[in-house]
Amino acid sequence: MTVQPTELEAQLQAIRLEAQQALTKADSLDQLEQLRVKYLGKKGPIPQVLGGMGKLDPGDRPRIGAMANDVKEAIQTDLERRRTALQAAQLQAQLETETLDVTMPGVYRSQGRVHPLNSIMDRVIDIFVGLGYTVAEGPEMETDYYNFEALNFLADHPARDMQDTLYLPDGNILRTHTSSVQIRYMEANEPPVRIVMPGRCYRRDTVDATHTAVFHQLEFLAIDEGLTFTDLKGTIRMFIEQLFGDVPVRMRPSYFPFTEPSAEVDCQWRGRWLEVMGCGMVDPNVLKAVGYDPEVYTGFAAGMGVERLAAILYQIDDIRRFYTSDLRFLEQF
Ligand code: 2U9
Repeated sequence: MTVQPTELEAQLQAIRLEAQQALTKADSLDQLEQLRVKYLGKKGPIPQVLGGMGKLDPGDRPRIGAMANDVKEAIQTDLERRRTALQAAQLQAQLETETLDVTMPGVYRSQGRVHPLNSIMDRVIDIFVGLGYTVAEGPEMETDYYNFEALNFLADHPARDMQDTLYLPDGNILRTHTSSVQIRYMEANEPPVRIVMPGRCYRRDTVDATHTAVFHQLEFLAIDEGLTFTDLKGTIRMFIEQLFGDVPVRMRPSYFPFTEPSAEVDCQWRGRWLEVMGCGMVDPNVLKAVGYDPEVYTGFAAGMGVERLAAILYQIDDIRRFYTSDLRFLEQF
């Protein structure tokens, strides 16, 4: 049985019309996709119509084939047009619901700040870096050797007492100064040395307005051939001038196990003499402990308490305030 070409033509026209109507009614991109599969998919009506071509007179086949292609393209065009329209509508709806009211008050986020102790340490480090020093750091848990012995503390020195130092159950200690870092650095490096050490230190102490069990130190150390006490004085003068400005500076004799001679440094600040650091020429015993020849090398060192410097510079009468995390206090800096 043969099929009349007009019959297939009518079927194709009907498909075209039905698809056109369905596409106009589609009101979501999901629906549109379902219609694409329905009308243009492999199992759709057009391949089905083309399946009937075998029964056509061969002379009619090209015309029906071409018509099927036209119908396919027409449906494709309708589909794209509808897709563009739906996407535009979707965007419009989104723009209408997601409007931004620029007159609304903003969300307030308080701004973070550098802690005053860190800010002092940064300032001191900057000054020494400017003088050619580099920053050295080391462990907070130390051995008796690095914290005391290599620094020329005698076995019965009172600082070694359980009353003053925090001992750990394994016999190690929490470092009482950053000087241990300098020993480690010198063991690992040959002179010349120019280092500055900022760091947290610990002591077994009753906490009051001028003492805390955790505190911060800054030390500097220079080792070279021919360094003298005048180099130390010049370095300190320069440092104090940069931190405090052009203030009077004086030195008083003092004693530390690791320096000889030793001195305390005071500067006049708001009309009063204030002690700002201790210093001295590195004791030959300390140089020997790290394998430096004290006949060839000399050096100087100094140490200061960061809390004390901050208290002076910011006029704080109780250093415990630096540790209470009270924003009313910290926000002032
Ligand atoms: C080595 C050799 C010498 C570092 C020094 C001081 C004097 C000093 C105190 C200041 C206030 C500690 O925080 S504080 O209580 N420090 O007076 N520190 S000389 O001398 C050294 C360090 C390391 C190898």
